[in-house]
Amino acid sequence: MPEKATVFLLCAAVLMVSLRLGYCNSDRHTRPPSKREKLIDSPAELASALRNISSGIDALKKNLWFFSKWVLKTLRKEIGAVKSKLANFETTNKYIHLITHFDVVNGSQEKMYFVTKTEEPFDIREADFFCGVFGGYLAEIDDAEEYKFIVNFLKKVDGYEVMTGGYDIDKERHWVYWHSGQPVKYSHWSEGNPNNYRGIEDCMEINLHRGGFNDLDCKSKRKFLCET
Ligand SMILES: [Ca+2]
Ligand SMILES: [Ca+2]
Repeated sequence: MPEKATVFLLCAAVLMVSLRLGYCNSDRHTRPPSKREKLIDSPAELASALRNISSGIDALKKNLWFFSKWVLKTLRKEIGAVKSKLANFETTNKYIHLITHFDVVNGSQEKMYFVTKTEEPFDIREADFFCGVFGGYLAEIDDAEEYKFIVNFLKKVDGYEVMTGGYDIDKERHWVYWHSGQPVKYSHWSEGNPNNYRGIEDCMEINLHRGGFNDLDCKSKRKFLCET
């Protein structure tokens, strides 16, 4: 016991001397390090922080990749929808000016006929679409009575050369109506027609100058007749 007390006292004395002489700088270990010192003096911590940042960046990259893919997919979908709407709008808009420029007459059996006022390069598909906007279709002349009624109407509205829905595009001399697909049963061909002149006359007009139906190039500039 006395020996232990002696050793303790000796150690205490050595510690005190050491502190006085500055061998043990306890202040250095107890004072909180500045941030600068901490970064400089903690390479392990710094490495750990860098690893965290690195994995954070990787995660961000991954999320951005998914996000950008999602954004692109959504944008493409939206652009597709807008393009589709624009195409429909352009098709409709092409004939918008005609809406206020056609003549209308009420026919028998609650039918209505209307003819465009300006001559445009004909397109049978678009023309039928235009008629459809007003609940109709390219004219299909079923009998002599209907033809007579239409001729009287056309004479009143300066419709002397007017396209109908008749065509023989699919099979020469096999005349059918575009909208219904039904064959042209009633015909009132003008003299010498249909003659398929130059081999390109596949659409049917009512030509009052010629006195009846005439086949002509489907791209000809003509007014066209709709019925409902
Ligand atoms: Ca023809
Ligand atoms: Ca002809």
